[in-house]
Amino acid sequence: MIFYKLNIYIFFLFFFISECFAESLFKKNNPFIFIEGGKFIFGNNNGEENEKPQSEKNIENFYINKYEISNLIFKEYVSLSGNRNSYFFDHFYLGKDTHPVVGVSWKDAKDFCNFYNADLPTEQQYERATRGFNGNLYSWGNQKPSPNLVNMGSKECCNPDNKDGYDATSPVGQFNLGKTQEGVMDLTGNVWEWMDGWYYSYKNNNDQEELFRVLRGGSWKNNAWKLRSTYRMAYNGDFRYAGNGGFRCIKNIK
Ligand SMILES: [Ca+2]
Ligand SMILES: [Ca+2]
Repeated sequence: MIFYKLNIYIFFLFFFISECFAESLFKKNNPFIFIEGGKFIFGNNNGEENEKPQSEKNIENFYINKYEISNLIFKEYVSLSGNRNSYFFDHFYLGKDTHPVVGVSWKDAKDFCNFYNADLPTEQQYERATRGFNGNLYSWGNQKPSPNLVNMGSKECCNPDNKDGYDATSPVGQFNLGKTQEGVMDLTGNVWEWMDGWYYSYKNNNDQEELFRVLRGGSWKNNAWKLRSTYRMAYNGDFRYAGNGGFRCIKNIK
């Protein structure tokens, strides 16, 4: 009987420790930042066809991760959840602990956020967090992208460029001058970020095909045009072999 009880205690002790650990790295290393809701500008009449029409939206308050999800945090999640690792988890460069996780499908990203009672950002949440209320083009404002603001690529699409110090991913949170007004890092550049939901046209929300997911924000391979906060990359949600696509999570306030 004593032995039986001891087993129960050990089980709960382990459960408790692993739960604490589950909270600790994701919570400790990647705080959620409060984003105030309200009316904001969504879409861009001067962009690609799929960014139009520009409109005014009203959004609820929410929280968003300060940083892109790092390899270290994703590896912890894999060990806790038993879900698969990123495609590049053991890559000599892309797999570095402090760098953003890359090589994850849309569902890998969605499952991660759900595991922590969070979710992927909607396109509206991404734009509100990145553009502020007034429709800025980039996370830092409207100033043209430059090497001190963002990890980006060459002027011509789509090659790496190390004028900003990085030929590929940079550790998350390196570009302090490029942060948003609320202090969110790398919402423009470094790695593309998976959005919640399907890729729909803004023009007609009825009867649209559910074929693609959406990536936002541009990456270390992209130029100023694709770094614009309204640029929408329609992408195969199952594809997990890109070295320049990752994600972060949001929490809705109920
Ligand atoms: Ca770069
Ligand atoms: Ca990013």
